[in-house]
Amino acid sequence: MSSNLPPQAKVKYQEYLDAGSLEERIKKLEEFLSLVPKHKATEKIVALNRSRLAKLKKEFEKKRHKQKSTQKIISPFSIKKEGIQIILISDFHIPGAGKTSLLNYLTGAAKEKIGKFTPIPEIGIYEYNKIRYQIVDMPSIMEGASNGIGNGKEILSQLRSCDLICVCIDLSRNYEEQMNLLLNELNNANIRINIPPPPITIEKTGSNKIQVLYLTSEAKNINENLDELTERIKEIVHEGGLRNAIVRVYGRITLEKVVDALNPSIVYKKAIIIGTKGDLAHTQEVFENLKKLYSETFPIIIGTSVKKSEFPDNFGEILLKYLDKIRIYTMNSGIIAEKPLIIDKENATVKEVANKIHRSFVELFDHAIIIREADRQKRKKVGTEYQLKDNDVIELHLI
Ligand SMILES: Nc1nc2c(ncn2[C@@H]2O[C@H](COP(=O)(O)OP(=O)(O)O)[C@@H](O)[C@H]2O)c(=O)[nH]1
Ligand SMILES: [Mg+2]
Repeated sequence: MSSNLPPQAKVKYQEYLDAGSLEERIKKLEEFLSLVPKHKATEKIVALNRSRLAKLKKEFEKKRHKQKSTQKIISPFSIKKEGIQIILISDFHIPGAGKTSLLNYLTGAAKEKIGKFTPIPEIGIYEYNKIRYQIVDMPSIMEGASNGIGNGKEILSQLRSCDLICVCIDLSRNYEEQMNLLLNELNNANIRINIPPPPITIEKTGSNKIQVLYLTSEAKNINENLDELTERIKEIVHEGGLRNAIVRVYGRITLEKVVDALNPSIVYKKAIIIGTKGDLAHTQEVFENLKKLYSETFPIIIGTSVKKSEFPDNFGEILLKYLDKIRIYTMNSGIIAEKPLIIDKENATVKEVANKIHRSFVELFDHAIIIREADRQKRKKVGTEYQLKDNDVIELHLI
């Protein structure tokens, strides 16, 4: 054990080594980590033990899962996705942050539930220019939710599959307390917010120990001291339970990211902040401070008041852009469909649209006609790989 550690941490570490049950070991290791000051000299110890902790938790979840699978119940928390799913969350407080009020403002649903405790999710559809957003008003997240407090496991697990998390912050209360609690619970539940997945893959192999490859010039140039980094990565991967593996690095990484990459239960989600109750005293100033503090992690922070009907008219547009999605209108015999198809901008090709309409359309495809109002040449004949843009009209011609 390193001499850089405070004595209480060393004591905790010994307790961890002595602990009998899996639960006890997890608890002691968590306590140990919370006692280690975070700086350069302790970075290695922290990363190693976080990796250890993740492995122990995985074992624990497996054990729990085995016990649970014998008693299957349908959870009222499990929500069937419809359209683009947006989940509203807030901390637990009386009065609430205003989630149900927002749900009602956007969708008309759950009016009678405003100001009341809502123990299970409330759902409504917010339609914006024929784009359907499913708005889910989740029960509040309590401190310790990630450990199961207040149905926390059920609530947090729903967030893993949504399209966007909407963090509702009551501007008439201390915003930092609310943000810290929520971000902490999300992080503990292995939900990472507004960051891309780490540029690293770890592939289990049959032999050859652990190899680390830096595959882009970026990975080679920006990561400091490659030999040292390679050794640390090997230790972490080994500690995570792999004896033989190929680690591929594509960009800048930290040891923390290596630990994340080893953990398959981590998901990466987009989130925005909605400040609520902007009509109450001093909330304007609070909102400005909230923006200052979080705008680096949250590109979209909106101040609102449902009491004064202050809410962006183009909310649906803001969401679509932020989620990197575009709308495509199909045309059949010269008639343009009212409802757009929503697809990811990243792979918005003609083929993707054809596939969405019917799988056989790709095989039967001959050509497509694209109508793009913004272009000088409005009408174009194109093939399957053609890149589409927001608001394109497409007519598929089959063989
Ligand atoms: N002044 C003001 N009060 C609000 C606003 N939005 C919600 N509230 C009130 O805050 C309380 C909690 O609202 P609710 O939507 O039930 O919060 P939830 O617990 O997060 O679902 C209720 O009394 C609402 O009337 C707002 O924009 N302005
Ligand atoms: Mg509510």
